[in-house]
Amino acid sequence: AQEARPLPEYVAYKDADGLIVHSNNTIETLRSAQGVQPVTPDRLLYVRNNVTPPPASILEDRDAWEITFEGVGEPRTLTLGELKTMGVETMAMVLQCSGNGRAYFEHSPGGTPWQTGAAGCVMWTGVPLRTVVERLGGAVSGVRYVTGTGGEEIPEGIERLDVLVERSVPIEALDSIMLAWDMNGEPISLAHGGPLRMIVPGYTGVNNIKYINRLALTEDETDALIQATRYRIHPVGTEGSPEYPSVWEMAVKSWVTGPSESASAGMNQITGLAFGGMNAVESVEVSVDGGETWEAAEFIGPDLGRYAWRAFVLSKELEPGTYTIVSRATDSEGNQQPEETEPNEAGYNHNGWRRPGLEVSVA
Ligand code: MSS
Repeated sequence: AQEARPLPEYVAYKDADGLIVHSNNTIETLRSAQGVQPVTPDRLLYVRNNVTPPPASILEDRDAWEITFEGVGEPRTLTLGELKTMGVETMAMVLQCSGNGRAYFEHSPGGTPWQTGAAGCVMWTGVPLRTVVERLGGAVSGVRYVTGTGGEEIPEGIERLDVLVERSVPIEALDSIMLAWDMNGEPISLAHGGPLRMIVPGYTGVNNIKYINRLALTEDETDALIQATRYRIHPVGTEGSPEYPSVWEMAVKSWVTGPSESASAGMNQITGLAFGGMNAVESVEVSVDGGETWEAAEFIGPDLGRYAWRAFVLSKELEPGTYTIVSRATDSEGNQQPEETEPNEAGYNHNGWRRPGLEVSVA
C-alpha cells in the first residue's frame, strides 16, 4: 500500500485520520468521516487549490482586505470592514468540487481521482452581493455575468490568464451570491478562502472564489483559462473550449457513508448524505441489492435549507452475505439521480448512483 501523505503546513490543524491527501492542494474527506454530519467542520472539509494559496499574512488584518467593484453605477474599492456594515446573513451550502466523483468515470479522466469526499456542507456568513451592488448604484446596463477574481499572486514569467483563478457565473446568480467572511461561525481559514470569499449557492466549487479581490459585473465571461477551456463539459477525447457548457449549477446527488466494508448481521443503520444542488432535496431511496429493489430512507437532523445537504438513514436487518448498497435522491423538481453519468473528458459533475455504491460484507 502507498504510504499516506502528511498534511501540508497550511492545513496542519486538520484531522488527518478523516482525510485523504492526494497532493498539497487536493485533500478529500473520507466517507466514514462525513457520516451524518449536517455541517462539515473545517478540520474535515476537503481542500482544492488550483494554485498555491496566498501567504497566511493576508489574514493578519482581515478588515483591511480590499475588494474592487466594477460594472456598477459607482465603481469603487471597499474594505471588508466596510462590507460588514452593509448587511449580514447566514446560509448553509454544499461546497462540492466540479470533479467530485471523477474516480467513478470509466474512461479514467486526468485530474484528481476524487470519490465522494470533495464535498462538504458549510455555514457561510456574509453580505448578500445584491445589497452591495445596490449601495454602489446598481448594475450598469448590458451586463450578463458576475465575475470574481482570486487574490493569489501570479508568479513572474507565467502567463496571467493561464493560472488566474477568475470565474464568471450568469447574472441570474446575483440574487443569491454572498460575499462571506465567516465559515461555520469562525473567520474563514486560509485554506477555505479567508478573509473574503464569493459564495454562489448551488454552483460547483470552482465558482466559489477564495481571497476575492475584484468583483465585476461584466458583459462577457472572463478569458482566464479556468473559465474559457477548463471546467467545461465536453465529449471524451476532445479539447475544452468556450463553445461547451461551463460547470455551473449542481444536480441532485447522494451517497452512502456507512456501514463501511464490513458489518455485523442483524440490525444495521445505513446512512448517507443527499442534496439537490440548485433545488432542495426531496427524498432518498436506498438499495442493498445494487439497485434491484429500493426502500425509502428517512432524513435525520436539521433541514438547513435549499442549498444544504441532509443526512439520511435506512434501518435494516441484514443477514450474513454480501451487499451492494447504493442510494438515489430526488429533488423538489422531481429530478432524480441517473444510474450513470454521461462521460465527459475532464470527469466533471458525476452524479450517477451506481458507481459510488459500497460493497459490504455482513458476517
Ligand atoms: N478560489 C481561488 N482563489 N483559488 C482556487 O484555487 N479553487 C476552486 C474554488 N475557489 C480555487 C478557488 C475549486 S476548483 C474548488 S473545488 C473550491 O475552491 C474548493 O474550496 P475548498 O474551500 O474546499 O478548498 Mo473544484 O470545482
